[in-house]
Amino acid sequence: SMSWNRYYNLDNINAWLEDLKDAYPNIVTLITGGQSYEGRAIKGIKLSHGSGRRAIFIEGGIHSREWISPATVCYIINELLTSDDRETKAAATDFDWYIFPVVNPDGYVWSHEVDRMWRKNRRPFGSEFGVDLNRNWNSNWLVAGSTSNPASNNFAGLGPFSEPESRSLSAYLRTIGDQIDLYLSFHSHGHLLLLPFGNTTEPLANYWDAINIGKRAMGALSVRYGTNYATGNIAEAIYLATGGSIDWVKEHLNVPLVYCYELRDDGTYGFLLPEEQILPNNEEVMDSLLELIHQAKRFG
Ligand code: 0X9
Ligand code: ZN
Repeated sequence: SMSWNRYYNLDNINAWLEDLKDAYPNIVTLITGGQSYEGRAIKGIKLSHGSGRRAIFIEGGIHSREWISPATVCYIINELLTSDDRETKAAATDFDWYIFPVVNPDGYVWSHEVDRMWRKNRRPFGSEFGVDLNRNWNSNWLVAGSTSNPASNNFAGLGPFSEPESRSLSAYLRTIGDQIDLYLSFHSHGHLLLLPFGNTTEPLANYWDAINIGKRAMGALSVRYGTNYATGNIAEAIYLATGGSIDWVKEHLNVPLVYCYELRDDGTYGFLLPEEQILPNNEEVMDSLLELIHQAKRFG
């Protein structure tokens, strides 16, 4: 089992997912979102208490140095399987859950073994390495906040879905897209809840519903430890950035509620969030997730 006072590497996380399948064989199925550039499986877990349910999809670790993201996603899995809380149990049983803690496994291994601040995948381009997998999705690709320079941390790749990680995960998503009521992407850092789109501050799609629901959820997040998250679309709350996963999910799968969390902290420690903060971060996010689910039920 996992404790919530340390960060785990890719092997630890994948072994834990296997353990869960053995411990909860009637609920847990192991799923794969394809393979990385270096050939690692993108491992995930499906939790289901029966057929015909609407779905919630969660993706973590698309930026490898944001270690609190996989830690949060693993905590959510653990809560859904083990919590005695009535609301959490209802959330677990009322939806099918598709959860991928580390969708950039090559980068995550690199950030643990070689360069703690590694963000991208590990495809080589001459002497440079890596595509920003949150610029490579086929939604306004290379339009803003991205570059065609492989040396940049915002390198969008040679074309939309040029990378196996984003291409195969999107292919998986297409197979279940019409079931999904809520899609979450976990990043750090900044205390933000972001919604599409990253190319414009225009209130597109169901902007006002998404904003109001997001603000309610961030109210729930703040109760336990007083952490204040701002809610806004990507372009208004952080910066212009296109080719990200949530924009593609919103544009191509029409999922009603789609958010990107920028988790702890506010910049004091940045990506190097101290291990003492893992548990409080995870708890407050779980509080907000239950509020999001409560609201998502209106759309199902
Ligand atoms: O730049 C990013 O990809 C995200 N910030 S981070 O510091 N974690 O790198 C913001 C992502 C906004 N979402 C989309 N552009 N879809
Ligand atoms: Zn990120």
